[in-house]
Amino acid sequence: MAAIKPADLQAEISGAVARTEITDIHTHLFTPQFGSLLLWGIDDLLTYHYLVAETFRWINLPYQEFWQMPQQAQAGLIWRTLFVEHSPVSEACRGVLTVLDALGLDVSKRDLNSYRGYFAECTTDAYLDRVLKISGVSHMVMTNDPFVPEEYAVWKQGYTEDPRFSTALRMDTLLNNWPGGCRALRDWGYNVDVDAAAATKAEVRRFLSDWIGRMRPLYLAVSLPPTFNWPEESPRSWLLADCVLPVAADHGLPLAMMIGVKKLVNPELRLAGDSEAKAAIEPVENLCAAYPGNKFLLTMLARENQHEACVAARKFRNLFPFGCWWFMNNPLLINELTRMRLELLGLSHVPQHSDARVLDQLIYKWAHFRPILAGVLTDKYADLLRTGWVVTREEIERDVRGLLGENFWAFLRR
Ligand code: HDL
Ligand code: ZN
Repeated sequence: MAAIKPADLQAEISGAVARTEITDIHTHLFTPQFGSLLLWGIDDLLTYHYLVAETFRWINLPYQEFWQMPQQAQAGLIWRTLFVEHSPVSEACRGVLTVLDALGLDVSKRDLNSYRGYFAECTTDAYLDRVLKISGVSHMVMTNDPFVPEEYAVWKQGYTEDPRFSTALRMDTLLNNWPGGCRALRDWGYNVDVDAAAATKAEVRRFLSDWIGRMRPLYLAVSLPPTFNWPEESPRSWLLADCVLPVAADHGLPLAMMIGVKKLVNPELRLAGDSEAKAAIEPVENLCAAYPGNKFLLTMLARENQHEACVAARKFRNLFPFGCWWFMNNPLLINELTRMRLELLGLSHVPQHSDARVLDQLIYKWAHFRPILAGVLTDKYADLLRTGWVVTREEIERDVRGLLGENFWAFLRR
């Protein structure tokens, strides 16, 4: 195992990052069996809610008029506004161009209809294969929410596993809207009431066990508001304590907490209407301390939460930070957070997930992340070599494999 020379470090690290397969631990993608829930192609790309929000900053069109437009007309308006009338410098705009370029389409032509022609020739299965090959993603985790009727229907029909995909059981309705969750569980035959009676808690545990059995998730997940607290006098607090965490522990499943979403500050924007705010780290610390036998994945939405989240992870080995989530997923903040985590946690985390909602986005979300990761790692290993430390290609490949997914799998196995 030859030691790498300082002059070769950058190339060695970039090479390892480029060729290492990725496990994408949080996406909103679906296997083709889920039909129209799997979004892909130029019109789904352009009508991604990040670009919808950015388009409305330039136009006075009433929101409702936009929502009543056919998708291709929406995409055409977004294309004209963000790509033709103004240079597409935002991360989400640049991402569309990265995808088109990676597919071999001529971005300089700016010919939306010719791009549409390319996608019209694709089948879902063939395009899925192509995107996975280009992006380097070998495995991805879906976001599976039984409270979404279209998704519930697929699970009730019977799901055929696709080895490239894993599941995650999403519980936002159950935990953040208990009255609604309670109604749905009753409709599904679980004998629950809104109060915190023992019988209700047992039925919620049965609901969770039933869906864990059906979905076989890698983890349970919930997005939480900036006001999230635990413990507190609320349905969410007893649902976590007496239902979710005991069942998660029984099945050895982590709970992924995604904290800081301020839902629908502008409801007219629909999916694009959510914002963020700084949350408290105390509920995370309280849960990790109170449930040492449970495992927690954590990603936070506010930049201001990232340092204390890293420090909390230093205190609790059952807390696993991941990703540069949503409004954190921009080069400036990815660079800052990845350095912060490496400096405070070393390699014991997973620095990125794509959060892809449209299949094509796997290409750009990872193509944009790789050079940032390579740059940060090059600095860190160069610091080591300056002390006289030596590092080999095998060790760099080992470390990069961990950051791009192996550390997640190892945390699941622990
Ligand atoms: O709650 C989540 O998982 C978020 O990722 C939301 O889906 C959000 O709308 C999103 O797509 N962010 O990238
Ligand atoms: Zn997400």
